[in-house]
Amino acid sequence: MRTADRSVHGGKIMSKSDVDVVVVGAGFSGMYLQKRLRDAGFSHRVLEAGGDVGGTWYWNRYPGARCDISTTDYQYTWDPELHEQWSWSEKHAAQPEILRYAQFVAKKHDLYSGIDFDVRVNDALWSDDTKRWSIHTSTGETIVCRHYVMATGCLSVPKEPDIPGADRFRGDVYVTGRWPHEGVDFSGMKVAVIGTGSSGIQSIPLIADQASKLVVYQRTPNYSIPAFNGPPPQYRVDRLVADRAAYEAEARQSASGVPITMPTVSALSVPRETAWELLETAWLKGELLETGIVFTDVGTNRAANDVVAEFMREKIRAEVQDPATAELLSPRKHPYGTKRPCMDTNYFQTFNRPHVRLVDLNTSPIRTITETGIDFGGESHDFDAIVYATGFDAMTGAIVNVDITGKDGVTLKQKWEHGPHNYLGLTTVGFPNLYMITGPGSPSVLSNMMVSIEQHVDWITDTLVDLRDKGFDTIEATPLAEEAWRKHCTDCADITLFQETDSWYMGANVPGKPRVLFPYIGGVGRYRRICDEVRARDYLGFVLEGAGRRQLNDGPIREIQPDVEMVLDMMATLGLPPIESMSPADARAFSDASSAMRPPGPAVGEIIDGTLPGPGGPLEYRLYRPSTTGPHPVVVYFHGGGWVFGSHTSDDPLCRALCTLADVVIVSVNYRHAPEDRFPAAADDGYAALRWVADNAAALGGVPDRIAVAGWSAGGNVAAVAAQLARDNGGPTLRGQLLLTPVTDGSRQHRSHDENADGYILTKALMEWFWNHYADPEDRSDPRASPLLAADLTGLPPAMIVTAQYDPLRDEGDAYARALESAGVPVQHLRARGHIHTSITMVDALPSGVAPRRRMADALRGFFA
Ligand code: N01
Repeated sequence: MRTADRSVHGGKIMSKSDVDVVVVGAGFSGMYLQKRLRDAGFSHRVLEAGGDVGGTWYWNRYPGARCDISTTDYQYTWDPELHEQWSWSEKHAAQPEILRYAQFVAKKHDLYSGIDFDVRVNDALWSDDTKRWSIHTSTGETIVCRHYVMATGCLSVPKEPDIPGADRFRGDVYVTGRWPHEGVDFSGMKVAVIGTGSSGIQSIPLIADQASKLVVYQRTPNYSIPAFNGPPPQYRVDRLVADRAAYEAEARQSASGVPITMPTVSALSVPRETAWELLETAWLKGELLETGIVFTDVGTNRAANDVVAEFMREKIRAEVQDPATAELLSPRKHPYGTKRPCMDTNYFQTFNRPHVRLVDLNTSPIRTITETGIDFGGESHDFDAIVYATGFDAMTGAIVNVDITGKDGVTLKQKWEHGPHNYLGLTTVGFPNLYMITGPGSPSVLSNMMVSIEQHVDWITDTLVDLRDKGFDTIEATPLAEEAWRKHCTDCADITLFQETDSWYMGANVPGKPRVLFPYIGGVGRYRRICDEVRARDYLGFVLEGAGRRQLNDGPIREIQPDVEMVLDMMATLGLPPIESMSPADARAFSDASSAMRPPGPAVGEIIDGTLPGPGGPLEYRLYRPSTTGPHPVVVYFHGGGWVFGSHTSDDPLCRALCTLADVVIVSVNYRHAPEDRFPAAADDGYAALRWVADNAAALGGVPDRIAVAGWSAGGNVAAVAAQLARDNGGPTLRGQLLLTPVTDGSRQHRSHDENADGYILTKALMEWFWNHYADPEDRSDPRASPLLAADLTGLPPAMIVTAQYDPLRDEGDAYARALESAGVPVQHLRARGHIHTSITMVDALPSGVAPRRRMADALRGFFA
């Protein structure tokens, strides 16, 4: 289909070879973008390699190809009329119906007239002189454009068959992602299928219906949920009918682009029968996302994930008659969800059919493909046809397949050699005015693509309108913003199990691809809010240029750890009263109630509660002993709580974690609290407890000369003071001091007190409330209240100091680390990026705290080494 050489846009005559925007791809992204660009008055060209619209649904015509997101959700929302004019026949629409839908939309909105079909882009070159892209196509045309959008899809470049002898086979060869349009009749044929991802799992039952013999070659078994296909789910239809706008808004703010009830319970906190009941209910819904979100921790905790994985394996054993085949089909190595789970119709049952055989390539590898068949595991089988369901060069394949050269002659392939570095998954430094739709670094394949596509198209079009309105010609991400985005994506990935698995999400299916989590795992809603914030903050992280003007608004968009942000968001919705508005008694009750709700932390060998003599009376303590053979080094630990609340048991999960990770005895001490016992009661108790533990170390199962102190927050203050008092009062000799976000200076303001004054749980106002209860202003310069102010810091034990980026106390902790270092004390200083005052103590609740806690435990081990 050809279009005229010149067209009229907003009264301006445009040459077809010099346009505002070139879009590559006429799938659902390119189609909607075309509509938006036309409505906004941008001249544009849409170039499509295929012969029709539909993208992935144009190419993937293999038998059984269906969408695994319900049709209630996998459809455009931008044209409300479509909901009246189009109705879906099934919950999981088949490829022909989805393609018809794309064609229907294209006709309705006259999109065909603006698309050049059967045209590939060979290369694209940026000119810094003209500030334009030159696009060269397979038809020999050169198109110059200001903006260039890759709407090329994430799973559009099939992986080359990488099996020895693949080119020798003389029978029929099919690739699921490039299926013949006329279809294939396998009746009476001997067929091999290689690959058991979604494409294999969907096509195998239907190929088995026709073939006289089917051998399935499996390298990795996959989790698959029955689709229970039928009419669209009534409960979703009802919600759409009741309030479509609310439903769509919820989808846009959701984790995966589909309204879904998020879990509140850990898989490890319920008995097996309850877990099975909950999973069964989700399973019966036949919706891809449901089974993975029954529990809060399936994506982050391997033991929790195993609960779901075992449920899935039990389902396979129930369907497959031969136990050995059932076991081969049961995934054991990768956690559930770290490869895309599949949806099937009769997949596992297909292996009960007498003419179907499963070959495990791990025990029977393919030696070679021959002219007539496949040699594997000492056998040789002839086939009439081989079907490759071996997947795609996902997410970046289609983008770097086009030779894209940006500034300074650097190609995108070169830039992405070590990973697809980008900003927001939309743009990349060095390639001005280049945009990707659902590219790496965006939720993309981890979401309902329709929601993600619409969000990207809207963001790009709105940005182009802004640039035009403000007279800017170019937009380019800054290196700082791009690097911060990479870190944020990594922070999100690091708290999940994805990196344990060799998947196409990790680029691991294509030799030579960098191993990173390609999609953004932080969630659709969070991602949308970030993209919106970038625009609202006047293109934070971008440089905009044009008409002699330059706007540079540099900075990172998100530095806080993603799980910490989730906790803060959740707490914000609770509307809790500020602690500083409470009486000490109420604050203590509140603190106790909060502690009761948290995960318990790891099991330790033994816990003993006791008392020790203190200057004002007996002090309670709790001793944590590892399960390993003692005696162990001993750490005297002081809890947090601003000297006002908390106890020897209030940091229980953290004490357990340090005990097991560092293999030490922890003695957690309950020092006296303010306002009943003000300064210096806590300091006196801390030192007295330290002396007593040192004197009784052997009786406690510890090694007498291997003693250290540790503490968090006000407890970090008590620990630091105890270390100073031990130095000044004849012992004990300490091996180290571990101070987690400690209070070190109550005498004056530090910058972080204001910078992080509010919004990060410990507030500036609460810290003042603590100080007011604990010490009079004139006492706060006493080194027993403010250890940073000690006249002499020499001779103190080696220190590990952990400070958190979003903590009002950050700068005083940093200052103490620097001061100790200046005094010649060996210091390890961990600046916990993206953390808040409390987050590292939240054991088993915040996965991002795992790494800092390991570092703390390593430091303890190091003290005693
Ligand atoms: O590809 P895959 P796919 N020798 O990469 C195996 C979407 N999609 O086309 O896992 C032997 O998942 C490979 O083995 P291993 C969906 O997002 C959606 O099936 O690498 N085997 C694997 O078993 C999906 O995830 C829908 O060890 C080889 C298989 O081939 C994505 O597309 C439908 C091999 C490839 O699985 C990709 O799915 C279809 C070799 N040399 C697809 N190389 C729906 O919406 C690879 N394999 C329903």
